[in-house]
Amino acid sequence: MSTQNKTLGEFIINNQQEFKYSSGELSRLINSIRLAGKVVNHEVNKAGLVDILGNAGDTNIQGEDQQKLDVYANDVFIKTLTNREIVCGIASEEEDDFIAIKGGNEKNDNKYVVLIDPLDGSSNIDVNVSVGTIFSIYRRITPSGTPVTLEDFLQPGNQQVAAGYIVYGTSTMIVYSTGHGVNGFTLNPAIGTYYLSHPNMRFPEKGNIYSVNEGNYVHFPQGVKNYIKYCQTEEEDRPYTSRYIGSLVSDFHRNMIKGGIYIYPSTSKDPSGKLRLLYECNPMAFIAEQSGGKASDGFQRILDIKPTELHQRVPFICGSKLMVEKAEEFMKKE
Ligand code: P6P
Repeated sequence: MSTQNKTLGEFIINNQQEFKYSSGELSRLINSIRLAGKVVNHEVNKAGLVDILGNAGDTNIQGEDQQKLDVYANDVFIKTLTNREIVCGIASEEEDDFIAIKGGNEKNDNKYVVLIDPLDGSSNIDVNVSVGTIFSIYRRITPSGTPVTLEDFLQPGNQQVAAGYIVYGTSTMIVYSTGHGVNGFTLNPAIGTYYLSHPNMRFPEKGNIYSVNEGNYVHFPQGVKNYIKYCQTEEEDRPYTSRYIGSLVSDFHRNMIKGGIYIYPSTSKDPSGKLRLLYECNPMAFIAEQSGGKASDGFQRILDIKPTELHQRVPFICGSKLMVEKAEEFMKKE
């Protein structure tokens, strides 16, 4: 079957053997994410039409106003993942603590933990800008049969067995990796099927797009300021183009297709930056590296950082390999 007609379901089955642990569990896990993505996509696409906009009145652990779609997306992913009986625990940006899940047989013998940002970029919902879901999958490391613990969630990103994102944009796509490259699937909403539209995605080694919120410039470390000025200097292939959507999944996705770099650095206001290590930076770094890109905090590989807290934040520089290396050069000089 030619790749362009291959559905996500067929792709998973054909690549089953790649997932070294799987006895079909990856399929069921990715299928549950696929299903939840379709359900959330349906609501996101009609958000402007029903009273689902505006704040849900609560705030999440980040102290951010929870948008109703955030809450909705969180519920959909948690319910869908729980029903598939493959997952023993879920951590979410929208949940203060992790959720332990017992298998239907009341034992704790499900093998995987999932960490999600159910609707990243939610501040863009009310203004009709693309948002996304980010997910990260690990095998539990505590003994099967015992309740899942925080240790199962605080694994370094280099232990991820799969990760990816769903971007609810002009079209809805799921982009994921199980450690054998990155593939993108586009949803045909008319029939609710994802088709392999971007086989073997590669992050261009070089690009001319830089994505950063320059409104925070005065608060940036000197190395980041110097790199931004480098991007803006008329020399060689520069100045680069500045593109910043304010939605990590969308900025990342565009940069992976066209080449570019995304930077959310530490600032004097937020010394650890804004993005969360476990369910934003690690999965995006996994996808970046699996497609030939790079991701660091300016000094070390994101995937090698040993997490200490569920919602910890890290500075994040991610994208085309040569661009990230140049940014790291400026960071290290300072
Ligand atoms: P700022 C969205 O809240 C998010 O986590 C990312 O998706 C996005 O890139 C970033 O924060 C935007 O943050 O401070 O530039 O508005």
